[in-house]
Amino acid sequence: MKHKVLQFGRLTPSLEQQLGAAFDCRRLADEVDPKAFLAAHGREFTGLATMGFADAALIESLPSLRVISSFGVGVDQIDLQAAARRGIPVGNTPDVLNDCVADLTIGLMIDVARGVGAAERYLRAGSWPRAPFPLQRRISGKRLGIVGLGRIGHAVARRAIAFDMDIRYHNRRPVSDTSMAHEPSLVELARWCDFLVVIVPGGAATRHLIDEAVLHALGPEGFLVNVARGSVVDEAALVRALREQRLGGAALDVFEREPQVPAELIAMDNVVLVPHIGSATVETRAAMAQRVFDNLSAFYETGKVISQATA
Ligand code: A2R
Repeated sequence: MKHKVLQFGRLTPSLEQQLGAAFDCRRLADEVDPKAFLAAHGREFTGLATMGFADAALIESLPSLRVISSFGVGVDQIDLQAAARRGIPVGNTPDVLNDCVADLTIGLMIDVARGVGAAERYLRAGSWPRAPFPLQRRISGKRLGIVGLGRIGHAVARRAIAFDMDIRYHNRRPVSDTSMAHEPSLVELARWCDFLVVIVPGGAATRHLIDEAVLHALGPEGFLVNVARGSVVDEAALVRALREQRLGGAALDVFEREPQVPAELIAMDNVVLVPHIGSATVETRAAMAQRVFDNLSAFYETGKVISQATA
């Protein structure tokens, strides 16, 4: 008998196929009345494959649930406490996306400082024959502050070293195996650096970590790059700082109310905006999909997922 797995949200087509072949898999999205379906069939499922979401209500509606496997490294939309209370491990997909998120981070830094997107818009608008594009800012040799020197943060740092950047970081605890300087005060890090890259987990503990005070410290010559979660930055404060030219620029892969992006940000030329594409390459999404599958299979074979998310 195949294990019964509920799928929440759409996964990649090949992963859905793989799950369908190995497990007795049902997609909640296919049900006309998902609530009624869960009430009638919820107790049949021992596994949950999810696109990153599992709140307490969903977990409670699956009384026989033994394992959750989530697509992505961030688990801020999963109620880890509710899962832990029932001894349910939550699998996620760390490490396999480090390189792609870090590559994009460097791309965003270059774009916001050098104005790659803005210069392209300038050329396409036919403005070049009238005047050269205005001078921008360099990134080589500048100061980089990393908020969250974890798996992805380290990958960003390795790349930034190749740009001769001077790097410091802010975590709650200093990292033991690095020569990079730990800055216990986030505001001081923002004051010191030219570029502030944010790559901490989302959730209540980091909500609006990047607030008015941090943006003020970063200042009119400073650039903010957020590749973490939209919730980590106080978006209203960011819009105000940019509007009043109290911040040099921002490059954002994530937003507070995705897929909504404030119209004011869209109108600004010193802001780079991309639609949450940090891990969005064919290669990395395939590796993430494989991990979602492997976490489930490993659990059913050994009682343990390969990569377990912790709070
Ligand atoms: O604070 P520590 O010592 O636990 O270091 C972690 C840091 N961090 C924080 N730093 C400052 N204030 C906080 N409240 C805070 N909370 C966590 O963020 C650690 O160095 C880093 C996270 O690293 P990892 O757990 O290795 O996560 P990874 O794989 O780099 O991904 C980061 C996030 C995901 O959760 C997604 O939301 C996004 O990137 O894609």
